Amino acid sequence: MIDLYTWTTPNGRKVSIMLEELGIDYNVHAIDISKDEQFDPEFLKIAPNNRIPAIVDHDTGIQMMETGAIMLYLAEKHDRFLPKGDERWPAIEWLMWQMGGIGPMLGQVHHFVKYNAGKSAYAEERYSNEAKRLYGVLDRRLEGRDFVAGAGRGEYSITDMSIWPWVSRFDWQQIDLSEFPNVRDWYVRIAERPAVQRGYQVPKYVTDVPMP
Ligand SMILES: N[C@@H](CCC(=O)N[C@@H](CS)C(=O)NCC(=O)O)C(=O)O
Repeated sequence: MIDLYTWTTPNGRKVSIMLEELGIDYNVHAIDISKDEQFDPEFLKIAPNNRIPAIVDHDTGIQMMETGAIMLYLAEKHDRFLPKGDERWPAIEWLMWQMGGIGPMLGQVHHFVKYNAGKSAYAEERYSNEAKRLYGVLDRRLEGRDFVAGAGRGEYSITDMSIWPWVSRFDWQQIDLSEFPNVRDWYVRIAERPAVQRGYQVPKYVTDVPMP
């Protein structure tokens, strides 16, 4: 059984979507980051970087922070949602693009554009431009594909599950998805999956899954 420590954020939802896609039982522990619960000493024993999400897998004794590692761990443990052979490394490549680009940059857009508009014109412009650049990169990657990684038109994988929750905040990022039609179609394709609908509501309901 897996214990998932999480909150209603893009990084948290990556892992709850994966667990729902795997269809395995797991316990959810809400770590309310608006109340600084990520600094609780008990949580820090699992996640020393004081960020959600984290997991404890009681089947293997492994505890883990950092969603890139968690998604790879779950994919390998269950032998699902990670393309094989020649397609494996491109899937990891685009997963790392999410970890190093989409996540940190869109996170800054949320800080400066949504929550602190007017405090720094420089930061708003820099991160908004970076967001548009990244959406453009994703749009070009999805040209002729249904999913980000995998052969042919692609196969649904942890790479999609990791990028998708960040794109689900397109509204916060003031991104018009009609400017990125491949991203919009991919976003809707994934949003319609029942496991994604369920995983989005972990650890609690905040809104319906946003639709463009
Ligand atoms: N690189 C980390 C990032 C995790 C992260 O930034 N989590 C945010 C929520 S999306 C958080 O816990 N923020 C709490 C804080 O800033 O103190 C991962 O992918 O797991």
